[in-house]
Amino acid sequence: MACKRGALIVLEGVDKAGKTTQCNRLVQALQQSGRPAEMMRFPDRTTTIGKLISAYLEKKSDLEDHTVHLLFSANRWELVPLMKKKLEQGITLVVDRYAFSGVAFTSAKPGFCLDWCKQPDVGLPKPDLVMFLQLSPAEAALRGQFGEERYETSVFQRTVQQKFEQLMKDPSVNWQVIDAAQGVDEVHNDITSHSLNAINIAQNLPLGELWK
Ligand code: FDM
Ligand code: MG
Repeated sequence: MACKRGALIVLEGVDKAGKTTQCNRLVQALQQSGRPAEMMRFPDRTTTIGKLISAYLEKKSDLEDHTVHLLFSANRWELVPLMKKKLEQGITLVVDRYAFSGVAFTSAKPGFCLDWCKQPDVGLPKPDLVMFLQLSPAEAALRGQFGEERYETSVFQRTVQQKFEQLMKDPSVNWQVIDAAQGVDEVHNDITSHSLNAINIAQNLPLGELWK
């Protein structure tokens, strides 16, 4: 019998919500309970495309807005063969940002609509679970200053938050909103229970296609 596939689990949220910390904690917890799991993050800044994106985010280069949107999408597509291989091997992938960040950040810029922004990512492996780490702008501000990278301003992040809220209305995606204002352990417990549930369901289902 073929081995059961892993689940594709995505964490999304605005800056300072704790995505990276929680992705690491989740992978560790899954591995400790004997479930194969690996972390991925987008953008993956290690590839050739990822390096172009990284220079843009660090403001070392400028790129036209449509162009950078398509590069973020291409950076996901270039990793799809690897993602599918790992999922088929029974490895659960815990992903720090995915196409939802892609759409929320670009559509927060003037002149971009949600629909145009979604198109390049249509057909990507569909996450079995997308957890949105919800944190109000006021609570985010209490967690300290924003960094120096592009998009790291409270005005822009507020618009991004609104775009995520629009995306979360889509019932074709398994969204779960997590209260990221709780303590790190409470957030971790919520995330783990949703993830175990998704892993159990996913193992008997084929991988879907996003927004298709
Ligand atoms: N971002 C991330 C995008 O604009 N589009 C995307 O498709 C993705 C995946 O890049 F500001 C933005 C979101 C964030 C930045 O920062 C990446 P981190 O700290 O590496 O997650
Ligand atoms: Mg960041």
